[in-house]
Amino acid sequence: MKVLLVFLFASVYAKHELYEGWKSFYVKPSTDVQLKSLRNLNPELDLDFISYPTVDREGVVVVKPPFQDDFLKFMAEENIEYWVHAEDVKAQLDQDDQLIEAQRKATRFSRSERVTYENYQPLEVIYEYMDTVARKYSQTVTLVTPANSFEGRPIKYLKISKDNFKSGKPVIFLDAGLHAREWITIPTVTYAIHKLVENVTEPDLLDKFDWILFPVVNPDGYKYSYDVARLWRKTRSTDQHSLSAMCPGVDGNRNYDFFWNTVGTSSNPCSDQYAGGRPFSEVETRAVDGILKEHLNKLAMYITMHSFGSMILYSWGHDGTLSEHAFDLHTVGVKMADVIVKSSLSHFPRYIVGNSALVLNYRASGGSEDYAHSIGVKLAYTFELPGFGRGGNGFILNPRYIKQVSAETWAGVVIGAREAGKLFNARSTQPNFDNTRQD
Ligand code: 0X9
Ligand code: ZN
Repeated sequence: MKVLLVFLFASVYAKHELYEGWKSFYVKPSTDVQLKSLRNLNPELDLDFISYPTVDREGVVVVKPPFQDDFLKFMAEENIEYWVHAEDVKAQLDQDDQLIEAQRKATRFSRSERVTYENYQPLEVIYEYMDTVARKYSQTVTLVTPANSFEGRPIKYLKISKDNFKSGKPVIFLDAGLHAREWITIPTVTYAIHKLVENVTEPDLLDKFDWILFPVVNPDGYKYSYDVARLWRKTRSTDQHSLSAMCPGVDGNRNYDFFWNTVGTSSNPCSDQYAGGRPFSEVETRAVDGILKEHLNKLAMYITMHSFGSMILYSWGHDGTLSEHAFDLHTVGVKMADVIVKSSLSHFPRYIVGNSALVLNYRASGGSEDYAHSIGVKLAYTFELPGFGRGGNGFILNPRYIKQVSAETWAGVVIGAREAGKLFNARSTQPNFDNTRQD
């Protein structure tokens, strides 16, 4: 028994060896020029932005050992403000684990629900929760498994509807967990499930809408991040590329068929922004595409959850131009942000709403909200959920804020859905309404 305990302890704390010697920094550019030069440094020094800085708002960047001297030299030369986030990334990840473990112990016996919002849940628990909800509320909830992931896990989402999507109500689609390490995104979607069927306080949402809730788009990646490499971002697939076996995985948010692999992407499988061998090379992104296409004529709003940044972002992300629906995108986005900020904590960063390329100051093609928008989903958003700052010093949002972020994000979704419903109904009464792609 003692040996087993020692082994378990060792395996938990040996887990982050990969990150030995890595460091992370808060970076806070104060001008557009500084921000741009920092962004341009990325490919050269293989920087990993865990959260993106904007002008006068700090982000967090992870720097690998061989590039640390050059990075610090650059920061000094460019006079960009920075300070240490984690002197030792491995030690910080170990501490994050301890935080999660302590929280798990403290809450183990305090709740009867399977999924609580006091901690990050393993994939198995999330899947079991989805199964249970589908069984228990079989009148309204349908579990769909459109395919298996690259590593053979079921890809699962829930359809929630009072009449099994028969009367053709407008559809709201939320997804999360495309980027494996963005753990906080997942509970925001399971919380939406909870609020639609288990703890209903806004009954109009199911009277007036049908819902698709897809909490873990990239189950292989999430499992890998949870069990092996915390900062994993991509899927876990391999392809024909000669480097692929050594460097598996595709950045799901560069893999959609929208100006695929043209900007802010890489053709190198070892990059975290690898776009894949072709558009929709990933079964996981194809699953999202299948949903978008199946419900296209009824899709009133699509939100894909990412982290971190406290931002609501919209098209076009590949070039920073505005779409013809920019006014509605911005207006509904601001209404959502407004209610989120009002439901939030005073020390959380305030939300920023805008075109993704302009807000983030980088262009990236092949993103899911751009793709959805390009095929006709008028209201398509990326949420970058809150994290860091005083929310915690680690790589996870402190688990004590999971409930808060889930609840405030839900408050935003509620308002967004109602606004989307109004726009959708007004639009579908117009004779020439067409919800399909116009190139
Ligand atoms: O770069 C991304 O994929 C997203 N940020 S994240 O930190 N979660 O990786 C932002 C995507 C913005 N949208 C598009 N570029 N289309
Ligand atoms: Zn992301």
